[in-house]
Amino acid sequence: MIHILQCAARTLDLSAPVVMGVLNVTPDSFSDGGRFTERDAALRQVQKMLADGAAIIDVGGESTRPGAAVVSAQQELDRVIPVVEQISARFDTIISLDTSTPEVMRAGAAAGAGLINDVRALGRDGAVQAAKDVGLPVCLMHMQGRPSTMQSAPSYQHVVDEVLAFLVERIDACVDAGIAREALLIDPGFGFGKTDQHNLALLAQLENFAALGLPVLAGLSRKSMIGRLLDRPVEDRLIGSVALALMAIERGAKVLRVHDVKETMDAVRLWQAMQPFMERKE
Ligand code: 7PM
Repeated sequence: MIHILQCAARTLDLSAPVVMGVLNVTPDSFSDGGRFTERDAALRQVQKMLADGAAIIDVGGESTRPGAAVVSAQQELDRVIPVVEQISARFDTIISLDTSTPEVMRAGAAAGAGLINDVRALGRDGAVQAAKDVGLPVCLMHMQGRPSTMQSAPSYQHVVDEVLAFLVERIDACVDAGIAREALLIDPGFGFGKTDQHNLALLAQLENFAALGLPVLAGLSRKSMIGRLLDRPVEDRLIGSVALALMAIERGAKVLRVHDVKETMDAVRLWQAMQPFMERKE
Protein backbone atom coordinates (compact mmCIF):
# COMPACT_ATOMS: atom_id res chain seq x y z
CA MET A 1 0.00 0.00 0.00
CA ILE A 2 1.41 3.40 -0.97
CA HIS A 3 0.31 6.23 1.28
CA ILE A 4 1.50 9.69 0.34
CA LEU A 5 -0.64 12.53 1.68
CA GLN A 6 -0.55 16.04 0.29
CA CYS A 7 -0.78 18.26 3.38
CA ALA A 8 -1.15 21.75 1.91
CA ALA A 9 2.35 22.64 0.61
CA ARG A 10 3.99 19.61 2.24
CA THR A 11 4.07 15.92 1.43
CA LEU A 12 3.65 13.28 4.12
CA ASP A 13 5.23 9.94 3.21
CA LEU A 14 3.65 7.13 5.21
CA SER A 15 5.54 4.27 3.61
CA ALA A 16 7.18 4.08 7.05
CA PRO A 17 5.55 4.98 10.40
CA VAL A 18 5.81 8.58 11.56
CA VAL A 19 5.32 10.34 14.86
CA MET A 20 2.80 13.11 15.51
CA GLY A 21 3.85 15.17 18.52
CA VAL A 22 1.14 16.52 20.80
CA LEU A 23 1.61 20.19 21.61
CA ASN A 24 0.52 21.12 25.12
CA VAL A 25 -0.78 24.67 25.07
CA THR A 26 -2.28 26.40 28.04
CA PRO A 27 -5.53 28.11 27.00
CA ASP A 28 -4.11 31.64 26.88
CA SER A 29 -0.47 30.99 26.03
CA PHE A 30 -0.84 32.51 22.56
CA SER A 31 -3.53 35.12 23.17
CA ASP A 32 -2.73 38.79 23.65
CA GLY A 33 -3.13 38.36 27.38
CA GLY A 34 -0.92 35.28 27.40
CA ARG A 35 2.47 35.54 29.01
CA PHE A 36 5.40 35.69 26.63
CA THR A 37 7.08 32.90 28.55
CA GLU A 38 4.11 30.57 28.00
CA ARG A 39 4.13 31.15 24.26
CA ASP A 40 7.87 30.78 24.21
CA ALA A 41 7.64 27.49 26.10
CA ALA A 42 5.13 26.14 23.59
CA LEU A 43 7.32 27.11 20.64
CA ARG A 44 10.37 25.58 22.30
CA GLN A 45 8.36 22.41 22.78
CA VAL A 46 7.60 22.38 19.04
CA GLN A 47 11.29 22.90 18.25
CA LYS A 48 12.27 20.01 20.51
CA MET A 49 9.64 17.64 19.09
CA LEU A 50 10.84 18.43 15.55
CA ALA A 51 14.49 17.93 16.52
CA ASP A 52 13.45 14.63 18.11
CA GLY A 53 11.94 13.49 14.81
CA ALA A 54 8.25 14.39 14.80
CA ALA A 55 6.80 14.63 11.28
CA ILE A 56 3.58 16.33 12.43
CA ILE A 57 2.65 18.68 15.28
CA ASP A 58 -0.90 18.25 16.63
CA VAL A 59 -2.49 21.46 17.89
CA GLY A 60 -5.81 21.42 19.71
CA GLY A 61 -7.88 24.10 21.40
CA GLU A 62 -10.73 22.05 22.73
CA SER A 63 -9.91 19.62 25.50
CA THR A 64 -11.39 16.25 24.62
CA ARG A 65 -10.50 14.70 27.94
CA PRO A 66 -13.30 12.83 29.73
CA GLY A 67 -15.50 15.31 31.53
CA ALA A 68 -14.06 18.33 29.71
CA ALA A 69 -16.21 21.43 29.35
CA VAL A 70 -17.61 22.44 25.96
CA VAL A 71 -15.65 25.21 24.25
CA SER A 72 -17.32 27.80 21.97
CA ALA A 73 -16.20 28.17 18.35
CA GLN A 74 -14.88 31.67 19.13
CA GLN A 75 -12.88 30.43 22.15
CA GLU A 76 -11.45 27.64 20.04
CA LEU A 77 -10.52 30.07 17.25
CA ASP A 78 -8.86 32.42 19.76
CA ARG A 79 -6.82 29.55 21.21
CA VAL A 80 -5.82 27.68 18.09
CA ILE A 81 -5.32 30.13 15.23
CA PRO A 82 -2.48 32.16 16.83
CA VAL A 83 -0.67 28.88 17.61
CA VAL A 84 -1.00 27.66 14.03
CA GLU A 85 0.18 31.03 12.70
CA GLN A 86 3.24 31.05 14.95
CA ILE A 87 4.27 27.47 14.20
CA SER A 88 3.67 27.97 10.50
CA ALA A 89 5.79 31.15 10.43
CA ARG A 90 8.70 29.63 12.35
CA PHE A 91 8.94 25.94 11.47
CA ASP A 92 8.96 23.72 8.41
CA THR A 93 6.49 21.07 9.53
CA ILE A 94 3.02 19.68 9.04
CA ILE A 95 0.54 21.15 11.50
CA SER A 96 -2.38 18.95 12.48
CA LEU A 97 -5.48 20.83 13.59
CA ASP A 98 -7.27 18.91 16.35
CA THR A 99 -10.78 20.27 15.79
CA SER A 100 -14.39 19.33 15.02
CA THR A 101 -15.48 22.90 14.28
CA PRO A 102 -16.00 24.00 10.63
CA GLU A 103 -14.95 27.62 11.27
CA VAL A 104 -11.72 26.44 12.92
CA MET A 105 -10.99 24.14 9.96
CA ARG A 106 -11.36 27.06 7.53
CA ALA A 107 -9.36 29.58 9.60
CA GLY A 108 -6.76 26.98 10.55
CA ALA A 109 -6.19 25.98 6.94
CA ALA A 110 -5.74 29.63 6.00
CA ALA A 111 -3.25 30.00 8.88
CA GLY A 112 -1.07 27.14 7.64
CA ALA A 113 -2.47 23.84 8.94
CA GLY A 114 -1.74 20.77 6.80
CA LEU A 115 -4.08 18.17 8.29
CA ILE A 116 -7.42 18.01 10.11
CA ASN A 117 -7.61 15.68 13.10
CA ASP A 118 -11.26 15.35 14.08
CA VAL A 119 -12.23 13.19 17.06
CA ARG A 120 -15.84 13.51 15.82
CA ALA A 121 -14.98 12.21 12.33
CA LEU A 122 -16.52 15.29 10.64
CA GLY A 123 -19.81 14.60 12.41
CA ARG A 124 -20.67 18.21 13.23
CA ASP A 125 -22.97 20.17 10.92
CA GLY A 126 -20.95 21.64 8.07
CA ALA A 127 -17.74 19.80 8.95
CA VAL A 128 -17.63 17.54 5.89
CA GLN A 129 -18.19 20.55 3.61
CA ALA A 130 -15.53 22.61 5.42
CA ALA A 131 -13.00 19.78 5.15
CA LYS A 132 -13.76 19.34 1.48
CA ASP A 133 -13.48 23.09 0.84
CA VAL A 134 -10.08 23.46 2.55
CA GLY A 135 -8.76 20.40 0.71
CA LEU A 136 -6.62 19.07 3.56
CA PRO A 137 -6.30 15.40 4.50
CA VAL A 138 -8.55 14.37 7.40
CA CYS A 139 -8.12 11.86 10.22
CA LEU A 140 -11.50 10.31 11.05
CA MET A 141 -11.63 9.06 14.65
CA HIS A 142 -14.21 6.90 16.37
CA MET A 143 -15.76 8.02 19.63
CA GLN A 144 -18.73 6.54 21.47
CA GLY A 145 -20.77 9.29 23.10
CA ARG A 146 -19.45 12.75 23.96
CA PRO A 147 -16.27 13.68 25.84
CA SER A 148 -18.27 14.79 28.90
CA THR A 149 -19.87 11.38 29.42
CA MET A 150 -18.10 8.87 27.14
CA GLN A 151 -16.28 7.00 29.90
CA SER A 152 -19.33 6.50 32.15
CA ALA A 153 -20.55 3.21 30.59
CA PRO A 154 -18.94 2.30 27.27
CA SER A 155 -20.87 -0.57 25.69
CA TYR A 156 -20.52 -2.60 22.49
CA GLN A 157 -21.78 -5.94 21.16
CA HIS A 158 -18.58 -6.39 19.13
CA VAL A 159 -16.28 -3.43 19.60
CA VAL A 160 -14.01 -4.10 16.60
CA ASP A 161 -16.91 -4.64 14.17
CA GLU A 162 -18.79 -1.59 15.43
CA VAL A 163 -15.81 0.76 15.28
CA LEU A 164 -14.92 -0.54 11.81
CA ALA A 165 -18.53 -0.07 10.62
CA PHE A 166 -18.58 3.48 11.97
CA LEU A 167 -15.34 4.37 10.19
CA VAL A 168 -16.54 2.81 6.92
CA GLU A 169 -19.73 4.90 7.17
CA ARG A 170 -17.71 8.09 7.76
CA ILE A 171 -15.30 7.26 4.90
CA ASP A 172 -18.29 6.78 2.60
CA ALA A 173 -19.86 10.07 3.75
CA CYS A 174 -16.61 11.88 2.96
CA VAL A 175 -16.19 10.24 -0.43
CA ASP A 176 -19.86 10.93 -1.29
CA ALA A 177 -19.24 14.61 -0.47
CA GLY A 178 -16.28 14.75 -2.85
CA ILE A 179 -13.34 14.21 -0.50
CA ALA A 180 -10.76 11.89 -2.07
CA ARG A 181 -10.48 8.55 -0.28
CA GLU A 182 -6.70 8.99 -0.58
CA ALA A 183 -6.98 12.08 1.66
CA LEU A 184 -8.35 10.13 4.63
CA LEU A 185 -6.75 8.51 7.68
CA ILE A 186 -8.60 6.41 10.26
CA ASP A 187 -8.26 6.04 14.02
CA PRO A 188 -10.13 3.67 16.39
CA GLY A 189 -10.03 6.35 19.08
CA PHE A 190 -8.39 4.64 22.05
CA GLY A 191 -9.94 5.89 25.29
CA PHE A 192 -12.89 7.59 23.63
CA GLY A 193 -15.90 5.73 25.03
CA LYS A 194 -13.99 2.48 25.59
CA THR A 195 -13.12 0.26 28.54
CA ASP A 196 -9.63 -1.18 28.89
CA GLN A 197 -10.96 -4.42 27.35
CA HIS A 198 -12.35 -2.50 24.38
CA ASN A 199 -9.03 -0.70 23.91
CA LEU A 200 -7.06 -3.94 24.10
CA ALA A 201 -9.35 -5.67 21.61
CA LEU A 202 -9.01 -2.74 19.17
CA LEU A 203 -5.22 -2.74 19.51
CA ALA A 204 -5.01 -6.51 19.10
CA GLN A 205 -7.15 -6.31 15.94
CA LEU A 206 -5.61 -3.14 14.52
CA GLU A 207 -4.69 -5.01 11.32
CA ASN A 208 -8.40 -5.11 10.50
CA PHE A 209 -8.35 -1.31 10.37
CA ALA A 210 -5.19 -1.18 8.25
CA ALA A 211 -6.96 -3.64 5.91
CA LEU A 212 -9.39 -0.85 4.92
CA GLY A 213 -6.47 0.50 2.90
CA LEU A 214 -6.19 3.86 4.64
CA PRO A 215 -3.35 4.91 6.95
CA VAL A 216 -4.15 4.15 10.60
CA LEU A 217 -3.38 6.66 13.35
CA ALA A 218 -3.00 5.37 16.92
CA GLY A 219 -3.24 7.62 19.96
CA LEU A 220 -2.24 5.63 23.03
CA SER A 221 0.27 7.97 24.66
CA ARG A 222 -0.12 8.34 28.44
CA LYS A 223 -3.75 7.21 28.30
CA SER A 224 -5.57 6.09 31.39
CA MET A 225 -5.75 2.46 30.24
CA ILE A 226 -1.98 2.36 30.81
CA GLY A 227 -2.52 3.87 34.21
CA ARG A 228 -5.08 1.23 35.16
CA LEU A 229 -3.34 -1.78 33.62
CA LEU A 230 0.03 -0.93 35.18
CA ASP A 231 -1.13 1.16 38.17
CA ARG A 232 0.91 4.16 37.05
CA PRO A 233 0.17 7.86 37.45
CA VAL A 234 0.21 9.95 34.26
CA GLU A 235 3.80 11.09 34.82
CA ASP A 236 4.99 7.46 34.88
CA ARG A 237 3.45 6.08 31.68
CA LEU A 238 6.36 6.55 29.26
CA ILE A 239 7.45 2.90 29.02
CA GLY A 240 3.85 1.72 28.75
CA SER A 241 3.18 4.29 26.02
CA VAL A 242 6.20 3.28 23.95
CA ALA A 243 5.34 -0.40 24.39
CA LEU A 244 1.80 0.15 23.08
CA ALA A 245 3.07 2.37 20.25
CA LEU A 246 5.35 -0.44 19.12
CA MET A 247 2.48 -2.95 19.25
CA ALA A 248 0.45 -0.53 17.12
CA ILE A 249 3.06 -0.17 14.35
CA GLU A 250 3.62 -3.92 14.42
CA ARG A 251 -0.10 -4.19 13.53
CA GLY A 252 0.07 -1.63 10.74
CA ALA A 253 -0.35 1.81 12.35
CA LYS A 254 1.34 4.51 10.27
CA VAL A 255 0.95 7.57 12.52
CA LEU A 256 1.64 7.52 16.25
CA ARG A 257 0.16 10.44 18.21
CA VAL A 258 2.48 10.84 21.19
CA HIS A 259 3.70 13.20 23.89
CA ASP A 260 7.20 11.67 24.11
CA VAL A 261 8.60 12.02 20.61
CA LYS A 262 12.26 11.12 21.24
CA GLU A 263 11.54 7.88 23.08
CA THR A 264 8.86 6.81 20.59
CA MET A 265 11.18 7.55 17.66
CA ASP A 266 13.79 5.21 19.18
CA ALA A 267 11.23 2.38 19.09
CA VAL A 268 10.12 3.30 15.55
CA ARG A 269 13.74 3.35 14.33
CA LEU A 270 14.49 -0.06 15.82
CA TRP A 271 11.29 -1.48 14.29
CA GLN A 272 12.31 0.07 10.95
CA ALA A 273 15.82 -1.40 11.17
CA MET A 274 14.30 -4.86 11.58
CA GLN A 275 11.96 -4.66 8.58
CA PRO A 276 14.39 -5.83 5.85
CA PHE A 277 14.67 -9.09 7.76
CA MET A 278 10.94 -9.71 8.07
CA GLU A 279 9.36 -12.40 5.88
CA ARG A 280 6.22 -10.37 5.33
CA LYS A 281 6.88 -6.75 4.31
CA GLU A 282 4.60 -3.72 4.66
C1 7PM B 1 -8.55 10.75 27.21
C2 7PM B 1 -8.86 10.61 25.90
C3 7PM B 1 -7.53 11.53 27.61
C4 7PM B 1 -8.09 11.28 25.00
C5 7PM B 1 -6.76 12.20 26.71
C6 7PM B 1 -7.06 12.08 25.37
C7 7PM B 1 -6.55 11.33 20.35
C8 7PM B 1 -6.74 12.50 19.62
C9 7PM B 1 -6.73 12.93 21.73
C10 7PM B 1 -6.45 10.08 19.65
C11 7PM B 1 -6.71 11.35 17.63
C12 7PM B 1 -4.83 13.01 24.73
C13 7PM B 1 -6.23 12.76 24.40
N1 7PM B 1 -6.53 11.61 21.66
N2 7PM B 1 -6.82 12.52 18.28
N3 7PM B 1 -6.86 13.50 20.52
N4 7PM B 1 -6.53 10.16 18.29
N5 7PM B 1 -6.80 11.33 16.28
O1 7PM B 1 -4.18 12.05 25.17
O2 7PM B 1 -6.31 8.99 20.21
O3 7PM B 1 -4.34 14.12 24.58
S1 7PM B 1 -6.90 13.82 23.21
